Amino acid sequence: MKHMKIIFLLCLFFFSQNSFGANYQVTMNDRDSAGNRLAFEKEILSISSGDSVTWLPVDKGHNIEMVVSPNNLKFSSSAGEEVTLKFEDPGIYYYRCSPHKSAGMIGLIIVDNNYSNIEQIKSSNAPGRAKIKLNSLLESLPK
Ligand SMILES: [Cu+2]
Repeated sequence: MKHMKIIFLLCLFFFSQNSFGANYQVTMNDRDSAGNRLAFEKEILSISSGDSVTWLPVDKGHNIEMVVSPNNLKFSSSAGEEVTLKFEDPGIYYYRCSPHKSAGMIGLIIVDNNYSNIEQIKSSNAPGRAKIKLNSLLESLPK
């Protein structure tokens, strides 16, 4: 009986860890693989609800700060920190690197191909080159 309980707990642990969602990785770079300065790679990532994304600090001095999201997520990581977020709500998540936002270091996570909050993102705060980059990322989305 004691063993049954342990097996049950192990199953619970296994399923809670592994059964839902894939994990994707985005790198934070001084230069991405195409030579672009101060860029996330990939800048646009399409995932499904329940998936998670890990941002890897390939170069130091970058973070992620959520700007617009379907669930008004308030999140900001520390510079140089590896961070993982799980995405449950469909929609577009627009984030940036706080120190390099004016340089256009931004990214989009699209959950379940849901564009329902795209107008909110179009009209959101994007200083300097972020506005240019944001417009070009939104333009490049599959229609
Ligand atoms: Cu940065």
